[in-house]
Amino acid sequence: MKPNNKTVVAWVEEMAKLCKPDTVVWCDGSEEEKQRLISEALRTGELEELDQKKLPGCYYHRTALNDVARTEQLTFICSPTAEGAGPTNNWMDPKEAYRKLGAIFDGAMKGRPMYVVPFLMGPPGSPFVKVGVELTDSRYVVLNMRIMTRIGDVAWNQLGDSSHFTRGLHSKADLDEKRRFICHFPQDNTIWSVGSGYGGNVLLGKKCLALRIASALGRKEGWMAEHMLILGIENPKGEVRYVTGAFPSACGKTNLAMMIPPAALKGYKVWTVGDDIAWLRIGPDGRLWANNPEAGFFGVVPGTNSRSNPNALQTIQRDTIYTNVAKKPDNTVWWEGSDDPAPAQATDWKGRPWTPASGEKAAHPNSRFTAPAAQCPCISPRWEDPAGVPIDAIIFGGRRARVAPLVYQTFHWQHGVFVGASAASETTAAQQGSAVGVVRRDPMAMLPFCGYNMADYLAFWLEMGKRIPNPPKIFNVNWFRTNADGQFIWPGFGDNLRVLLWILDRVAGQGRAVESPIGYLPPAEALNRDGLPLSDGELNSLLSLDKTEWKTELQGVGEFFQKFGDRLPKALWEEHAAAGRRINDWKF
Ligand code: OXD
Ligand code: MN
Repeated sequence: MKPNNKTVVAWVEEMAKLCKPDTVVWCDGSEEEKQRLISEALRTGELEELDQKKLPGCYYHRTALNDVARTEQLTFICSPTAEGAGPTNNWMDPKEAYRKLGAIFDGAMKGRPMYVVPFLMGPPGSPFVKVGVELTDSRYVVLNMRIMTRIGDVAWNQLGDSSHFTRGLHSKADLDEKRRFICHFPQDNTIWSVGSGYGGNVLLGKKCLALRIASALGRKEGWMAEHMLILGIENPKGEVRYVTGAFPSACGKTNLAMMIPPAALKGYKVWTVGDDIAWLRIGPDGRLWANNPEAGFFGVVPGTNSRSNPNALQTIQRDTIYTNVAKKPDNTVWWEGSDDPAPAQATDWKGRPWTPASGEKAAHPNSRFTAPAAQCPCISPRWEDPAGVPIDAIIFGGRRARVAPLVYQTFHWQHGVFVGASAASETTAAQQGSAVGVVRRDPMAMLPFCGYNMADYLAFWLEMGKRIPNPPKIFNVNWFRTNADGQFIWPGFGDNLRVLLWILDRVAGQGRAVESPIGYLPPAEALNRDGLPLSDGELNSLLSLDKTEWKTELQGVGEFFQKFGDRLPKALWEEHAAAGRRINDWKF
């Protein structure tokens, strides 16, 4: 329904004048609207119907072949000055960006309707909540947005006659990579995305609003927008404690957020609050509280199976949109790393006949599911709590074959910020345009998602540490250390709970630890090893440090920090120097 809000109406008219759609459709988020959009999308080929008995409410979508992942090289922060965006973001002058993209948007929606999608990030009425409006010519986007966010009148009601909403404009245009741009204008609370149909580029509530725009807004307003999962760990006494974790893309955040405890750890339960994004605020009790602004999961499908993530598997059995997986002849879906063996025949993500002998992957490595969070069997009863959940620990991590031990606790907040700022991971298929397997520094897993100069972002982290009377403790984990044969040493998945339990013990002032130059490490006996198929030697190697590797690591961190020049907070250089001294003095 068209709202009474004059700012919204005027802006929609202006954008419609530019994009020249055939009609303007005001979305209300109703079930009838969903059914109508699905029928239309089936007619246009935007969606294909999957077997409605086996996968009720599930549909299939294939993107263009050149449009299968976030395009970081085409993503820009258009702050008034280049320094505002900083050395780790692409920057475009805002005037130039509006002109350049405006020319592409001009008439881009001819022959298509323009949908007006009002959406909420966060539960209605919560102090965390923000309103966005996305204008798009893609039914796939509307159908995904209604899973990933709360759309419709609930958003207009929250907005009232305020002009504080994020203005999102999206058009597929002609899907030409040369005319594809994802531009953010933090000073105007605006996002323009053109030439793509891939989720991470076009579901504007997600990375664009909830991270890039929100990180800039949060800095002004005194809260944090982070690329973090949020989970609750319930102990056998029924007490639940919450942690957040920042891991670069494709480090298994969704799996960790939905993990099932190993059989030997009886009476424990893990509750999912969010799998990708956390908004964090200081609560009235002086602790840090977290909320998941999203309402659904946009997860990587390949590798999802009953060992890696049984809860996700159950979540995606109904009302799910599958993008770029393989289709089986019985009109169900398949992917590499699924429980089922490869089908003798399938249609691959490119729409071509496929057999196991094809020599290519049937599902794109970055193929995705979009599914409502409420369908997840382990969704936390508090996931929509307007107050959020109180956070005891923040965990940083990355995919490192060597160097980083299984887990360590940082000495204090400032040291924790240094460790988060030094985080690194090996790149994966989630980033289009970068080679797979290269180590890249990724502070707080925010490298591609920070809406302003990352040096200022790190300064803001340090400042928040001073402002939070009772801050969470900060830890670092690495599930991905490998042995001489290149195999993972740590079993991962549900066994990661053993590490989380040590973390919670430490937060509670229990949990034994030994001091090392990089932080507090658990002695092997401090981890719960009941039923753990791991030898003493393996565990020791997971917890060991190598002096030469750590010297090289610190050198790499120093080189990365230098990118920021004088703008990098001095406190981080101090932490860097102190870590260097401790490593030099350490006899290991
Ligand atoms: C994601 C990502 O899609 O981080 O969540 O790339
Ligand atoms: Mn992510």
